[in-house]
Amino acid sequence: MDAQVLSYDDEGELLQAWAEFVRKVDPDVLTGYNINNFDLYYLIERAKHLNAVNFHFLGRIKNVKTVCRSVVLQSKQMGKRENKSINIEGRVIFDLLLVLLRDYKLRSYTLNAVSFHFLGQQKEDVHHSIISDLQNGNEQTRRRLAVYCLKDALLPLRLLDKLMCIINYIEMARVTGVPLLSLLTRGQQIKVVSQLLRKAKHYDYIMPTYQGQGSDDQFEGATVIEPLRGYYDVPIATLDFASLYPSIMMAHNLCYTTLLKGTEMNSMQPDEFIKTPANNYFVKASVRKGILPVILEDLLSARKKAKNDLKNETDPLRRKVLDGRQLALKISANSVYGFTGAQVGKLPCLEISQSVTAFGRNMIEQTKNEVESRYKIENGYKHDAKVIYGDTDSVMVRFGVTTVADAMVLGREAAELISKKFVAPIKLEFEKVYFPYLLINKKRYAGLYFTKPEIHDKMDCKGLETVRRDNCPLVATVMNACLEKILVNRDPQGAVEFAKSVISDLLRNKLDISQLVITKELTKTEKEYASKQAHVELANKMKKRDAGTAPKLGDRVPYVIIAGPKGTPAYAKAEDPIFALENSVPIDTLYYLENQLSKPLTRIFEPILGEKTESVLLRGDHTRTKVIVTSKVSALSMFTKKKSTCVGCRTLLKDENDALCQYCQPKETEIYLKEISTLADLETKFNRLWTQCQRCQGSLHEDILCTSRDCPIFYMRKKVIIDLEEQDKLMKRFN
Ligand code: TTP
Ligand code: MN
Ligand code: MN
Repeated sequence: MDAQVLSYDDEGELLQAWAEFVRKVDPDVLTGYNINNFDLYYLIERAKHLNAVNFHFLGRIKNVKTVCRSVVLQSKQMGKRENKSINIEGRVIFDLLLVLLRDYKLRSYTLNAVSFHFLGQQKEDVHHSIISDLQNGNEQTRRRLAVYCLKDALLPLRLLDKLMCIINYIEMARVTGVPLLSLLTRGQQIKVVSQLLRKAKHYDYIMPTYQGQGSDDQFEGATVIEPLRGYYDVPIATLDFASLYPSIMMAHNLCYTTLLKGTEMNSMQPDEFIKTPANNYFVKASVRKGILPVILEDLLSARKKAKNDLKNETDPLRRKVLDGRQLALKISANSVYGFTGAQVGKLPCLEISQSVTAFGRNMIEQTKNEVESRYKIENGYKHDAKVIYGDTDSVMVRFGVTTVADAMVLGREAAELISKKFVAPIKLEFEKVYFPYLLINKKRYAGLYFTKPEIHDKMDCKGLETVRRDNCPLVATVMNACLEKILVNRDPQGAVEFAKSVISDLLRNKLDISQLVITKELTKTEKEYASKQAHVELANKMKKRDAGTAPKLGDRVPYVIIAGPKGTPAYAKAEDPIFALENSVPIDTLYYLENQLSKPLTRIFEPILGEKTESVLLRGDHTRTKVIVTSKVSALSMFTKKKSTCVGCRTLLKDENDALCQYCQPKETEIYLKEISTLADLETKFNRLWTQCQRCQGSLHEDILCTSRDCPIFYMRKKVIIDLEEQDKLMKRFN
């Protein structure tokens, strides 16, 4: 990496020079990872402390000082979070962490984990506790620290580039008129307000200030068609309305400015207004066009453009990003409807929102009826079609055909025919074919997703524990593997066998500990949590062991559940995975079966195995061979010294320094050679993991400092080191 090194004897001078550098470069955008709540805040406070007076003028307006305030932000999407508000006039602080928290659902948000996820690159994860040592060490350790920091600055740039964050946010800012920074820190409502104000100005309206009273009036939502649960080994076509709620508002001209109140419609011609299924009245566009429909046209045409770009893009990651853009525009369009229904919002209008959902409910009913009454044997088709499920604006149809291609032909035809029954721009689209399709329940299903007949696009899972972050990785791994066997290999029986083998491995303690690590963020102090929680209890326990390395507020706490006396609540059985490894503390494997694996697994196998699911999966022979670690033994074994056993036959030895009992003595050479080869295997494994970590940190000549607890390799490395030490001790007993 190229870098220019400037050094200063005085820290205050250093900071002032840095500020001068910022002014000279004069950037529009300042970016980095967590710079808003950490780096910039820290620099500002530090400069204040050191009295580095010139530091604080970072913006483009002369003599305006940059200061830092704490603000608490709350939105539906993000929940409550504390943020720093920092003014740097004329520049945008574009913090990549805030972007990722907003736009991507990830297991971990450390820069390390994120870089690995999107770039396939990592940096070593240097724990902040050793940074002072590196700085205070010598030239070499400082160089080490600098290289680490450089990478810290480079990775966010690469990510911004690859994920097209700036492009996407500027696009959103342009379409909605909301400044970049507000897009990062505020919710959905501000986008609608901003667009309303912009259009109101254009059409010469004034937007009323409304003091939200927050009434309890609820309006009826969308329809979910009762699912015909099961495993479908035939193609299922999905028809879905394009931008349903926005298109309803456009088709029927629903807006604040078109709503007729009281008896207003009595003085009007019948062809000048409509009555909605929720019994509200709106004038037609021929009389006066509403401004909400205009706003929606803008949003949807931007979405259409993004969807078109998506069609022409071949690079998989860029496709994902473009898909993200069209999705963001879709959500913005749908939040216009949400805005009219938000009782504590800036301008609720129940007449609009309840009319939208009422139209929607009628439309989904009508669609189901149209499909089932047209596609019938008596109308000349080969089969009777059946709508097996539907939600809000989609229907899943079994046309009875056996190939994806045939299902697509019928799906396209049906979408086109049924679209004609509705007012433009309402449009029913053929979306995809699922084949096979596993329908578990309302909002829970999985299927192989086809948009072209030749090959599936992806495996699609809704409402299943394939990505959920609050489980241990084992759950997602097993679920994904099972679904893959069910859907891709179309081998449900193979999936059952696989699930059973994992359960058996789990109970026999054969799984890698990294698969069992659960991680939760420590967001509150102990007193603020209403009930006892595993990660909080563990954080306390670790503080007592070593306050320096224990997790702090805001850290993610990784833990495993260890075996304990019967009746011990789970929160009291949380243990630091490293401590568990180093002290061979037994895992509570039953906890993992009962509290992590069993529910999600039972759910996906129920449509296949029916009533006997639980007995097959959770009570078969494969669950008999448990490694029983009774609590007493395990608790004691942590403190008493292990007695030596014979390496050959495991009988207790009189002299713990011996290797073999008298019966195994004659076979000494043979046994010794076997143990030597075990040692060699462990060494190979260790070397492989070590090189992997060196490659990840980008240098083959230095020690591994990385302690990333998001990385499975970290735990494997730890484990193999312990195994090596054990094996080494054992070898010594052979003299
Ligand atoms: P979808 O079919 O998911 O969305 P859509 O019809 O707007 O867009 P697409 O062209 O991709 O099908 O959902 C149907 C309706 O449900 C949508 O029009 C409005 C409502 N909805 C929301 O209110 N908020 C949301 O976040 C989503 C996804 C949907
Ligand atoms: Mn839709
Ligand atoms: Mn839909």
